[in-house]
Amino acid sequence: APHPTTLLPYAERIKLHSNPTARRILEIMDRKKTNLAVSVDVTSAAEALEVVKRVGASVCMVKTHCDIFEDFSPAFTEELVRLSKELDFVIFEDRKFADIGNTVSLQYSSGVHKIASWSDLTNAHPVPGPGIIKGLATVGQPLGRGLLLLAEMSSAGSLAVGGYTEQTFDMARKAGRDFVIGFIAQNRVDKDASPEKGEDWLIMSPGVGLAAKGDSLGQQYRTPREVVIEAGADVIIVGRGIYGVQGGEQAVKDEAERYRVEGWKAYEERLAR
Ligand code: BMP
Repeated sequence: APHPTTLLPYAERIKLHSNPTARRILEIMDRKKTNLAVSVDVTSAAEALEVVKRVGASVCMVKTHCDIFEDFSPAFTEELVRLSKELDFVIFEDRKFADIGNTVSLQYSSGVHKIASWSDLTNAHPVPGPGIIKGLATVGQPLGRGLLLLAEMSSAGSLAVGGYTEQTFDMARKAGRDFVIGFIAQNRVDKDASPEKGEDWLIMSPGVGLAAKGDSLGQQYRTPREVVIEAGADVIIVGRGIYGVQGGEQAVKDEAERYRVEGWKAYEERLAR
């Protein structure tokens, strides 16, 4: 039987969340009819902003790796935040924190990147234990930010499987949903969460592509239909499949729109089961 959460429209899940970022994501998804997140993994800030302008209308979220940019600057994040308001999307810095609570709180708030000051959403590996959530929450929660835990990965041979994945869900549940709002995962890892009891988690899946099956470094792709209907994920995350498409700026815009339509059709189909 399908997971009960997957039978609920995004709009009906807004009220099941208290975290402002979770609510905003679901509101945007409903308003713009999109469950697409674009991962902008290019090395120049100017190029990243160009991609964001092309895809912005089609997405609920833009995902970054801020340590990839050769020319990272506060002006870049200021412009990204401005675009996130103008084009109505959430910013997700895919930082994958993985250290003790005290260290991650500093990595999140400080340094060159000051991630918490501009990124609505970030993520963490549960491997250090629940202190990582506490450390990040001291910084992010007062700002209304959200956190995802990495419960599974898309890459071949990932160790985040089985008991690790189950314990990740248990850790999130124990932490509560004030700050942790969901998971990076390949499946509906929130197994016995019941929306009828008010418990709702966002599942976001990378490793999505319509053309390629994978890359030479272990990445594995599934189609939006496989991810949204079969696996029951809420958000599809696409990188090279969109920003890497040949044919220039218009082609990138068109490809984002193609993925948006595919993802949304799959969502409508899953609701109709
Ligand atoms: P692409 O679609 O180009 O393969 O990019 C996928 C993006 O999602 C990358 O930014 C990668 O870091 C991220 N990602 C992933 O591919 N698999 C995971 O399990 C978790 C990720 O964050």
